[in-house]
Amino acid sequence: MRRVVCPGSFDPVTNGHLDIIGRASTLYDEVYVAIGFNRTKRSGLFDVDERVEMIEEVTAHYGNVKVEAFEGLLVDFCRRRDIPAIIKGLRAVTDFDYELQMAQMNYGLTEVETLFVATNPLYSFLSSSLIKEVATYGGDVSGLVPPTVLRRLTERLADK
Ligand code: COD
Repeated sequence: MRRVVCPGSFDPVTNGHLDIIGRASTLYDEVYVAIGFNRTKRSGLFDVDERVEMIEEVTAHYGNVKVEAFEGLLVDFCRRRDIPAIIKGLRAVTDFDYELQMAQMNYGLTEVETLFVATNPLYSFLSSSLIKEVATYGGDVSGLVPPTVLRRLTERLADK
């Protein structure tokens, strides 16, 4: 069984994340979407259970994607699940410096490999933080996040 993990904060999941998850699901038998969180630092627009729910809803059709939250090091999550590789999307050279550092650190820790997938140019400008900022000020982000995420985002921002 070939397994890979697609890690992130996913606050919230965007069409850019989904593009990488979908492509990973065609390359691997099992894809774990791992949501990193820290219970002592309550940060983010959505709590971790909401993020799990949203990603489960929008990846259910793949059939080989599992969604889990994790605390601590990603390499420990990989070890517990016997996952030998991490898959990441690269949007631009600006992503590369930090992603390279993480890939080298993770390999140094446990020899877990990191694979980089070039982002679909349709989504290369997309990040969760930009989505939240634009939506906060009433900008149209439909087409950049799945409809269920758009609905929750609109509701959450209306509550604030
Ligand atoms: N197109 C394609 N891919 C995208 C896009 C897009 N528009 N946006 C994001 N992505 C991909 C990138 O590969 C990105 O790495 C990933 O999705 C997740 O993105 P975010 O923004 O949701 O998540 P990050 O970058 O905040 O996640 C950071 C991690 C949680 C992966 C990282 O902090 C981590 O591994 N934490 C665990 C603690 C740990 O092990 N630390 C040591 C690291 S060496």
